[in-house]
Formats: sequence, C-alpha cells, structure tokens
Amino acid sequence: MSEDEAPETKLTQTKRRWAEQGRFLTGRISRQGTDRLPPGQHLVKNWPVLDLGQQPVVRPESWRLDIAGEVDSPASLDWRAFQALPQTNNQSDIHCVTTWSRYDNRWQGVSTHDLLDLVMPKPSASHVMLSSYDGYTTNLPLADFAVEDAILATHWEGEPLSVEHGGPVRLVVPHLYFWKSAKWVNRIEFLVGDRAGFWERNGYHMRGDPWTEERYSGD
Ligand SMILES: Nc1nc2c(c(=O)[nH]1)N[C@H]1C(S)=C(S)[C@@H](COP(=O)(O)O)O[C@H]1N2
Ligand SMILES: [Mo]
Repeated sequence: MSEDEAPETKLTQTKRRWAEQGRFLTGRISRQGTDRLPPGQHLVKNWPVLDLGQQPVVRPESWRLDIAGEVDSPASLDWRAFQALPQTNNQSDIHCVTTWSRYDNRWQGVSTHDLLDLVMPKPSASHVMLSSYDGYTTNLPLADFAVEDAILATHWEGEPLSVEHGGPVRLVVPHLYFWKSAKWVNRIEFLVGDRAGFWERNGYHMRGDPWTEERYSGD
C-alpha cells in the first residue's frame, strides 16, 4: 500500500459496497434535460399536500428518531443530536404517483449518507422500513435510501418544513415516487429482506421508480 492510500476501514468497505449496489439502480439521480420529466407526469408550480389525513403536530423538543434493526450502532436521536450531525443542502425534483411533478425543491437537513455513517448498517441489511408519527410506513431498498441526494429534510426553500409537508423531519428520496418519502419520520428500521409498508400492502409497487412507471404492484 502506498503512503497516500488510506487504510481500508470498515467504513470505506461499507461505502464501497453501497456504491457497487448503486451501480445496479435503474432509477437515475438528478436528471436534467429532455428526460427530466418521467412518463405520465405533468409539472405543477404549487406543492400539493397528500397524506392519510392525520397531520401530527410534533414539536422539535419532543421529536425522536429511532434507528434500529440490522445496524452496528442503533441510535435514538433527539432534536439536538440530529442538529449536531453534518448539515447538507441540495436541490431535487418531486414525482408523485398521482402524476404531478415539481422541479427544483431546495432542501436542508441530514443526508442519508451521514446517517448511515453514524449507525453503520450490517452487511446483512438490504432494505429499510420508515415509520412516522401518523402511523404511516414505507419500505425501500437500502441502495435507494443510500443515494447521494437522499436527505432527511428539516427545511424547504430556507424555511422550516411546515407541519403539512412533514415537519419537523421528513425523508426525501427524489429518484423514487414521493410516497416513499415519509413525512413526520420517527423510526428507521434496517431489514434483512423486503417487507411491505402501508401503500405497498395496498397495491403500490415495492420499489416505485418513476422512469419505468413502477406505480402498482402488478406493473
Ligand atoms: N407520514 C406520512 N408520510 C407520507 C404520507 C403519509 O400519508 N404519511 N404520504 C406519502 C405520499 S402518498 C405522498 S405523495 C407524499 C406527499 O408529500 P407532500 O404532502 O409534502 O406533498 O408524502 C408521502 N409521505
Ligand atoms: Mo402519493
């Protein structure tokens, strides 16, 4: 090993594994140009609100994020611990399965990369299940959760995320349909194998790639 090469650590091994898994993703990230709008979608300028009809009001002081399952370091983060993690800003598009898309949303929060560095998923972890304060759940492959621009967002366009859009903290995974982006997130469980969340049990696709229109489970 040459002197400028960093020694192989468990963290670099894990990151290489995620990058390798990411190579097999069909949904691409941060598309620009003519294929930016997925098939069957239309653009909106406003930001619609969609949920199960219960919008829990969770004050930052009482908010918790529990991270459990197949990880080396399970965590229960309060607001202060979450704010102490590296803060990321990025911009991405929203694609909702009900056919609206909204371009150029500016987010601030904690990237899923930084969260994964904290809890260190075991090699056996293949999927994640998110649970929220309104009882909502949604599942996604770890490789999708771990993409570069996935973020646990606390701010949108420079303002704290409103309650209706999932404040104080929601997930944003821009390369999948927006039902995967859990609002009011409270728990992330790392799984061995896949399990269906709320909409996935009710006919929606287990993955949800907008560019291949993975809308319903039969698709
Ligand atoms: N906790 C929670 N998260 C949720 C939902 C929900 O009902 N509860 N609905 C999902 C669906 S179907 C969509 S389209 C988006 C809508 O997010 P928005 O209301 O901010 O546009 O949130 C997703 N995340
Ligand atoms: Mo949705």
